[in-house]
Amino acid sequence: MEPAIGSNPALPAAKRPHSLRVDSHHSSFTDKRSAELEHVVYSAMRSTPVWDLHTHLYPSAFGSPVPAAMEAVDPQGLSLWGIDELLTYHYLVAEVYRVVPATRLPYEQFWRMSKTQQADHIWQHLFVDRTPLSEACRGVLTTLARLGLDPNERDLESHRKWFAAQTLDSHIDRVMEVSGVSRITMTNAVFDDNERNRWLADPAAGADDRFRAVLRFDPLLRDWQSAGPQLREWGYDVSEDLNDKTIAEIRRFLHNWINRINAIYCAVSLPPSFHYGGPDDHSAGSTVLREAVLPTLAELGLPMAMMIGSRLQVNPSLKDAGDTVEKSDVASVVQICSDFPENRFLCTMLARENQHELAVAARKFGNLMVFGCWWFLNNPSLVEEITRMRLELLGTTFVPQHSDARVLDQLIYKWDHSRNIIAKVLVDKYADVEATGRRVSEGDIQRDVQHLLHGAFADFLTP
Ligand code: FIX
Ligand code: ZN
Repeated sequence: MEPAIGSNPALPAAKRPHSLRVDSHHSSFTDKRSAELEHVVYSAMRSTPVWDLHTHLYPSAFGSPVPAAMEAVDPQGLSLWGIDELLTYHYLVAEVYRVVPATRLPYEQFWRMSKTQQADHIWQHLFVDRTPLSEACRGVLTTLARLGLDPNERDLESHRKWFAAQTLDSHIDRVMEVSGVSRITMTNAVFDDNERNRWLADPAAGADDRFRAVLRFDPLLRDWQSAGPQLREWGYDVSEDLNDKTIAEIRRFLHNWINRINAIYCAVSLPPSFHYGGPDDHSAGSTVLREAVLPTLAELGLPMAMMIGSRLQVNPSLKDAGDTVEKSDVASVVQICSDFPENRFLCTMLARENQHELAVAARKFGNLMVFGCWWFLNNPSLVEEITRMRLELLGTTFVPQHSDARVLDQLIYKWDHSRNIIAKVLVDKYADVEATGRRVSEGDIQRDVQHLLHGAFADFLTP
């Protein structure tokens, strides 16, 4: 029998969150009722499919470099899955360099190792020689266990054998079933040569009903100086100065690619220094945003996602693991939502310190949808804090989480862990409502859970 998601309803009262314990002002609340609530909330959370609005996953048509034995097949394949990809996730690369410093294993030596050797190194130092306590380590164990493999197994080869016996397309189905993900939203970075060339070579590459595409174009707003020459190379008649002709060409570029990949929204990741100063802000990034991107998206009825707060490559030797977080400017998000009422904005910010201000901004602008506990915030203690605060400020009018999975199998632990925490917070919030005497029905709970995991995003996509 598959283990139930979340905690056991038979938990003794003392172990339940304080608000469920019978105390003076909640006398009406019985252990029986709180156990019922927990059971209904956790079952609803387990059985409700989620639309994952941001991942770095791809259908099999984008190729994949696993299993280890066939490493040379498509080294640049984008669809990552399997145990070696799970172990060489950049979160774990950062963590292994905490225990085996570069003075003992120079970065260039690590990157010259094969993926199998890198995975062996990380497994040995983080999972064998130490207790895998971190969230990223625990995630690998949750994934193995939910796939029916033994998390106590120390011999990596036995796990490798199991994954080598799987085929990608059936494994995508299995992982989506086990994680309860009904739809996977990609991040399609058009300025990435490997990705762009695959779309140009096979426009149907993304035609997999399990996946949805998103046009991602960070350089267009982060670094027009490098993006402009690239657009010119691709046949767009743009110039450094953002004159009308150039703006029209950028719009043509966006139309072409949005149609080519059938994007459901567009997205950018922006640095902590990102600032939008309003109509008189003539910086290149703000001008491209105001004159080209947002008018195009308003015309096409597509939302814009802003992922703000990653300072890239503070330690380039760690490659994808080399980025960090810094506080960002919520006032710019407020300015954009206010200046562009005809546009809809999905927004997630990386710094813990920005979460309250961002949630309050969403109370001011209906065209702003706050989503996810991104990257360094995707840790149980922070997911709980942020989700609790957002429920208290926004009710269910936000998207509590996205997986940001880079490896297919990660969907399993990212959603297992997040569903657990969201359910825990919801039980507390329902108990608080019932403490007023207002009864919460099973239908209420199922409706709310469906909205948080699927409906809020689906509705926001609809113009
Ligand atoms: O910009 C992004 O989409 C980030 O999520 C990634 O760049 C980041 O490396 C990541 O994997 C976070 O979880
Ligand atoms: Zn991401």
